Amino acid sequence: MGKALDGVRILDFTHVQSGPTCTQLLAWFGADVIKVERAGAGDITREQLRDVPDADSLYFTMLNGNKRSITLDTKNPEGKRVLETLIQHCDVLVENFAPGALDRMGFTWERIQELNPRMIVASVKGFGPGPYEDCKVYENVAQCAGGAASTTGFDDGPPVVTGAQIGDSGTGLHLALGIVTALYQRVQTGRGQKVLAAMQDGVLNLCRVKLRDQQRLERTNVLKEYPQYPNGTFGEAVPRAGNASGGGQPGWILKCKGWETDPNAYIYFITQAPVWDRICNLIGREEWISDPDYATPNARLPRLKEIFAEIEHWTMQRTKFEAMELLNKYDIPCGPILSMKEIAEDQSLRATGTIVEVDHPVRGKYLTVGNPIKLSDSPTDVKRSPLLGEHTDEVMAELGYSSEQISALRAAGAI
Ligand code: CAO
Repeated sequence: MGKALDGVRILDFTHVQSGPTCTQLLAWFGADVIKVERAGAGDITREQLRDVPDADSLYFTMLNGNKRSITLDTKNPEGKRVLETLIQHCDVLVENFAPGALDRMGFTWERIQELNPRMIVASVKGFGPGPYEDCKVYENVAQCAGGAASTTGFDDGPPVVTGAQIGDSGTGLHLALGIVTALYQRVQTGRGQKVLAAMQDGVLNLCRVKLRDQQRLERTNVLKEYPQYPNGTFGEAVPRAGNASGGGQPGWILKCKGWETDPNAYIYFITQAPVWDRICNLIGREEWISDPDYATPNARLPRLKEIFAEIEHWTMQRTKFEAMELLNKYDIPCGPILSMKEIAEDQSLRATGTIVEVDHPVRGKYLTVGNPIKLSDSPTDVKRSPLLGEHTDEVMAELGYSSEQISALRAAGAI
């Protein structure tokens, strides 16, 4: 069966996490992704956080599957000519260099358009145009500047960054959508265009509910579903809301059986209004169904702490999985706090290809994530990441270089 992006060629100038997330996604959908790296070194993550001596790290291997790798020194004059050929050969150039690096290499938007007017140039940058546009940015900088850190954590603690890589992988996802959209528009216009996904913008897009709450706070001076209500105080900015749900249905993380020794023996419990009577029946507080202090969502808002404490008496008698099973029987929304160990061992995630084991010639078998987006006509076959320069000769031959020319370029340090 063909793949959705068969025939799309990506010149992948990405490194570290944000850009590689994007190009790996395009590769999973069938694009031919040619990763360009410096000879001898390659993407810095190949050697970062290594767990197997001399083998590409999991950091690298989990972000670069299904790609081909070529080495190219784009500052070498001969290398620059190879890059020009690659630009003419490909549909999309994806990069996440520090601001200005592509221009400094001599490949401005104007120059790229001269070489290939159909080329889409897609970039991740830390910030969009403005005071910080020249800054280098990593994940947590974006989480801090995009509103995630100031709104994550508990009220009495400092700002907290989340484990989910919303700045890097999140922005990579945004960029991939921008690229596919630009490819779609190119069908009509015949022209390429620039695609920019700024990490601050991507994080803010994912934090939009907090911008919603900022405006609600300014209008009403209170956020009744936040744990600060009714006894705490609100300032000018949206406070950290602990484990409050962020939506219209109150939720909290509650202890389950074994919490004293297992740091993940917890469940997320949502007191969804349509199933309030079932919650009351289940925890043995049938009187709350008709008591005017508890019967309606608004009446419950000032009592959420007490309500969750009561529900916790019930969850603490059960493991998170027992609680999950019982609650689901009554359609009460909840979720077990799963450790990475539990997720890694979850057979249903293996069955759907969300977690995949692949074999690597140097490091052996490793687990990686599969494509989280499933297309019925374009199934993903997850393949291992390439070794540094594994496909240089193959790609150069496709570009029309003879083996003598390839040897000469190698001798000149261009590839
Ligand atoms: N041949 C020759 N030179 C190459 C090359 C190649 N194949 N590939 C890269 N280079 C050069 C670049 O041209 C650049 O040179 P100049 O500084 O002379 O212009 C140099 O390598 C370093 O690139 P860089 O500045 O992007 O890399 P860095 O390690 O200093 O910074 C990072 C890394 C991530 C902070 C920066 O790239 C950045 O801010 N990127 C945009 C935001 C982003 O994606 N951040 C998320 C990263 S994931 O956490």
